[in-house]
Amino acid sequence: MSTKKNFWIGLPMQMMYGLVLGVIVGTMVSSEFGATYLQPLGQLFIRLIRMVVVPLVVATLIAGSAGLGDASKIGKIAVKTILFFAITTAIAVTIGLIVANFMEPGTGLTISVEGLKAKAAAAPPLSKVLLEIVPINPIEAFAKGNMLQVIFFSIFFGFCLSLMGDSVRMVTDFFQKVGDVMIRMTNYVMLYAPIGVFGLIAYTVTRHGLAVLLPLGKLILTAFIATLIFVCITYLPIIKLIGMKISDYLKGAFEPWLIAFTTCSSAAALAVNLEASRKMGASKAIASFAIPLGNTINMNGTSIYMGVTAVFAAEVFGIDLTLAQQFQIVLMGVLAAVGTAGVPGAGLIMTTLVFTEVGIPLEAVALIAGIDRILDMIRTSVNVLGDSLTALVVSKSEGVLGTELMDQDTVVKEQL
Ligand code: DAS
Repeated sequence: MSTKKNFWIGLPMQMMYGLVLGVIVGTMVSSEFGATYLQPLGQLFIRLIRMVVVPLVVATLIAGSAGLGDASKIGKIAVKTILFFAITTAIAVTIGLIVANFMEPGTGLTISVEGLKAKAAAAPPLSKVLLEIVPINPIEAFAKGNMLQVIFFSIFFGFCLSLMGDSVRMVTDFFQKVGDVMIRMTNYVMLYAPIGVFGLIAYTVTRHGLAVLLPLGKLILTAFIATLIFVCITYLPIIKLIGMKISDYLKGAFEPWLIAFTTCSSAAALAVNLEASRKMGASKAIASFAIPLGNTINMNGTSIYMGVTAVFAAEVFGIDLTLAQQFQIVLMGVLAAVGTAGVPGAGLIMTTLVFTEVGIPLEAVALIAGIDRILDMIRTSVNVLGDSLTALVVSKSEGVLGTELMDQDTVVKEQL
């Protein structure tokens, strides 16, 4: 079968057909119908794809860390990865602020917020956040899907495997094989993706429709433009810098992007994002480290959203933000984004951290909640793209970009 024909009937395009059909059907049916018949189709997809996340991350992270070799290499990769996360996140919040100040999404908006109460998310002290990365009970961390604790334990375990070498070769091989099986399982789950995407987007359209978007349309437009500017001045030059064609990156990142866009969950896109970044040339060890970690702490889209919504909310309540307050928004926006979980709507809850920091009434959160799903689609997309880009950049910096042949699971995917 020619590759061109294969493209139009391949899985990525099937998912796109599901998306388009979902929007059409979503505008034609009632929200009750959506809740009864369409939402379960989408929820099944999210459950299936989240089912594979923890075992996949544990196996690939342990095998990946064991394969990295000496401690200095693990340390170097960790520093590069976290540094790249921090820089792109800070740029993201700043761009969100600048664009929002320029576009003034909140001016002239007179939407009443009385009766809409939102409570502030407790801002955990940094020391507590760092301490809680160490799991008291790794099995409990796995069971609860506490990804930072899962990552910490898996890297530590893999590091010990690498130090013990051949005496534990059987254990290393075991996790290697479990990782391969989990990727095979993800491939089979993805066969359901077109239907899952259809259900998710159709339900979203029946629930949100177009009417609710209009009054807050300028906020959506501001978030979209800020995101577009961020991608164009950050991601695209970096893709060129590491010697990749932008079209190749966009093609390679299409599936994880579409899952992020339709599920609004980075966690749901993790497994596919891990495989996509490896297919684009990221080394298995670096991808196994950067993607799960990035999934948890690298949220560039959410960072932009923090800047945009803070300015929007301040304008709606007639609050003039000083430069110092805007700087506070950058700092708190980065922390709030790092603390945001990879699940739908997590960022909305975290905006209360930023709003509280600069004295913006929390009622603004309730105001944004009505259209947050649309904003979440935009920000989750960028969160997921940022993770695969990090794996590619760190692989390039280590001189291993594109050096690892795609292993068996990729061949299987082509044959599915
Ligand atoms: N939906 C979150 C994610 O999955 C992001 C957010 O809510 O800000 O990345």
